[in-house]
Amino acid sequence: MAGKDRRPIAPGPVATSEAKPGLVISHLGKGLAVEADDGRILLCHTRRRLGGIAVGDRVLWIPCEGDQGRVEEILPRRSLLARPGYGGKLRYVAANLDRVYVVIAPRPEPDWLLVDQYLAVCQHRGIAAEILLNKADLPESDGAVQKALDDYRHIGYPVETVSAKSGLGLDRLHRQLAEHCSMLAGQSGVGKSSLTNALLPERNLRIGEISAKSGLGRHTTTTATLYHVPSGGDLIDSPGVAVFGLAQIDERELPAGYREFQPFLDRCRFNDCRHVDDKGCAVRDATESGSVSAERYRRYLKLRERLVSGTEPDYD
Ligand SMILES: Nc1nc2c(ncn2[C@@H]2O[C@H](COP(=O)(O)OP(=O)(O)O)[C@@H](O)[C@H]2O)c(=O)[nH]1
Ligand SMILES: [Mg+2]
Ligand SMILES: [Zn+2]
Repeated sequence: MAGKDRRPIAPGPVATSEAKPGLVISHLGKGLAVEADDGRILLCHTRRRLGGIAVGDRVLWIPCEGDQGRVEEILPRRSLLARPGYGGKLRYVAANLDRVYVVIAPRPEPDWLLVDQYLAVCQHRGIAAEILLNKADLPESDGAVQKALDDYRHIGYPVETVSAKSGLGLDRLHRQLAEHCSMLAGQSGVGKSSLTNALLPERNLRIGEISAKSGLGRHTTTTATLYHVPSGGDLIDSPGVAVFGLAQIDERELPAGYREFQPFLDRCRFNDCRHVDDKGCAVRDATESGSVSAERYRRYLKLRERLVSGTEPDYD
């Protein structure tokens, strides 16, 4: 092979350029923070042909000058979440996620449309989802929010109660995080940062370490960062609410993101049924007979409208 013929005979850079596995833990101003297998963090550049790289990506990298490296290959992903970026371009947010915790609280009042959007995207990307009701120490957490949550329990979503303040439910959460890669998502004010701090007592140390080792000055907390949970598992902390939007779904794919619609989808009279006001729509019939939650269906219509008109709100 031609490539083989060109190899230098003497041991030179090639001998040290064996690609090594690494894990992308954050985006930095000038490159990626990649954690090598020995725990070392280095600044890596990337090749344009590789396309977007997300936090959580497993990569192969080769050493370059200084303490830096270059990403040569992205290893196959289990999952990928993206968000709409500037100029309509997709921006990758997190790769290889196993589970998203959709965090809500009795205060601020839950934005159920946002909850449904997260759940639909997870369903679509094959990522497990669980609802975490935080601030269980507040008396309102036994009120109306519980009734609304019944819709989700009924269709098989796990709903767990926690309190970042009192520590309730955090042991269970720690156990569940082990050996998985997870992320917290939810509207502003529900307690994502408080939960993250409770789960990752050494988070600030880690941020300092990333800044120092990458030689780029302060690592900002405004970009997604992957942390190892001391008791096992990884947590991707992604600031901002629009961590994953509907960018990866179009209106024809949205119904499949509603898991309770699935038994009805191929019973509609027309196979291009939009499940809106179409004749013989089995999803609507199921809503009218009470098999599908009227609230969830109403929000489906709203989310669909957003997709069709391209008016996804800018949450950030
Ligand atoms: N009562 C109570 N307040 C909490 C709890 N978790 C967070 N908070 C408060 O809720 C507010 C928003 O929390 P924060 O973690 O910043 O939410 P984020 O916007 O989702 O990151 C802060 O004032 C927190 O002190 C909790 O479990 N119980
Ligand atoms: Mg926060
Ligand atoms: Zn239909």
